Amino acid sequence: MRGLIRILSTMTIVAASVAAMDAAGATTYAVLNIKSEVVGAGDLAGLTDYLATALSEALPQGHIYSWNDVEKMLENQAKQQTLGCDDEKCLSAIGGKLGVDYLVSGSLAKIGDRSLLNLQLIDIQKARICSRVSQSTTGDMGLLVEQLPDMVKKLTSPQSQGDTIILPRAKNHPVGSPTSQTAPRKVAVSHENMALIPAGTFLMGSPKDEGDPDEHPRHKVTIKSFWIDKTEMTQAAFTAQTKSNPSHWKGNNLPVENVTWQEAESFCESQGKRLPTEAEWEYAARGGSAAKFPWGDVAGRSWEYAWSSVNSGGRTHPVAAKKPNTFGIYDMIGNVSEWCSDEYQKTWYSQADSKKPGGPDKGWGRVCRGGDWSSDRTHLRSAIRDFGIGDYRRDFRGFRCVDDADSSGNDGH
Ligand SMILES: [Ca+2]
Repeated sequence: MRGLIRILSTMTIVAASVAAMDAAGATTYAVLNIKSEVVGAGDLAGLTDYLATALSEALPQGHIYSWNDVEKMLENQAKQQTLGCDDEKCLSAIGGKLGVDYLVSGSLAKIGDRSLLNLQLIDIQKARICSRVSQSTTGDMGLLVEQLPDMVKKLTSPQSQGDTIILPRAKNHPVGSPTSQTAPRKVAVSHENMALIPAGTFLMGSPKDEGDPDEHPRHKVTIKSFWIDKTEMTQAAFTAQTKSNPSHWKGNNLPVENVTWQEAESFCESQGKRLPTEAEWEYAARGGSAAKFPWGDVAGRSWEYAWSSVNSGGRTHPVAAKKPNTFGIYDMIGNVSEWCSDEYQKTWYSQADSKKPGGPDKGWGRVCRGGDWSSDRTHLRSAIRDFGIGDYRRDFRGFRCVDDADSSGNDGH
């Protein structure tokens, strides 16, 4: 995961258990103490405990760290930090220290004779609040406690603010053998608006002193020649084929977003193509460059090539409005992040086979690459890795398709 995850030196035992759960693929949640200036510490501690219990019941496949666990995991300084912490960035930093996927935090206020409990779910990887629920009740704490299970269900439900948290993961396909290889191919596969990427060997990941833990070790990967869409899949193209448009921001030439991994893969299959492997994606994005960014090592040049938090205005933009990379493909970095075929596993690079690029059989979710309109500049690096649960719809995630060059008999070599 991203750089925020730094296991504290005092967390040896916890780190070991988190790593064990990574292997098992469980999503991890940490509960922070509910804050309030109007309720006593004892009542708040009780309410926080009930919150952890309600989460455990709502998320039987997740792993929940109660506030008691969290207190043991954090150093004193970090614990103090949580007291003054209420924005996404600060809370995400706490989550990063804990090494969890999500944080649940809450606050309790009194308005007249009513109590108002607010809960929020923070996606640590995205440094973002992905769901909020509020509930007001009259009377005592007991009534609030009774409300907690329903509140937690709403907080973690797929319908919650358009975000999906607890849907089962997408069915696994054998990774490295994309499904289109076994799916019936169309007679004619069009390579219009696709760029032919030459075969080659490159260094995947980041050098030792750079990047996040999951980008190491940097390793050689050999890629066969393939075709890749020059642009992110547009809404015009997606809608023409599927007669539907799930995108949050509508526009023919905007990238389609809010698509699940399955929808993206099915779309590519319908054209006789497939989603890129993670290795193919990085190889194509780098455009032959070993530098941090496709355009070199200067983050500031992102302005010329990418829509990110510094210039997007908080939304998607028409595809191909920025400069292409040296392979002639647009928006590999920024605008919408892009689904890849591989499963994501944090430690995969230490096992990856250079001659058989492809992800593990089972991971945390599907790899997504390239950052998006909300990404800061450090998240625009070619090597940075991200993932999403296959069923999630996000307004910052889209895709593009690839096709094997040798399958068409026209690989340009
Ligand atoms: Ca992109």
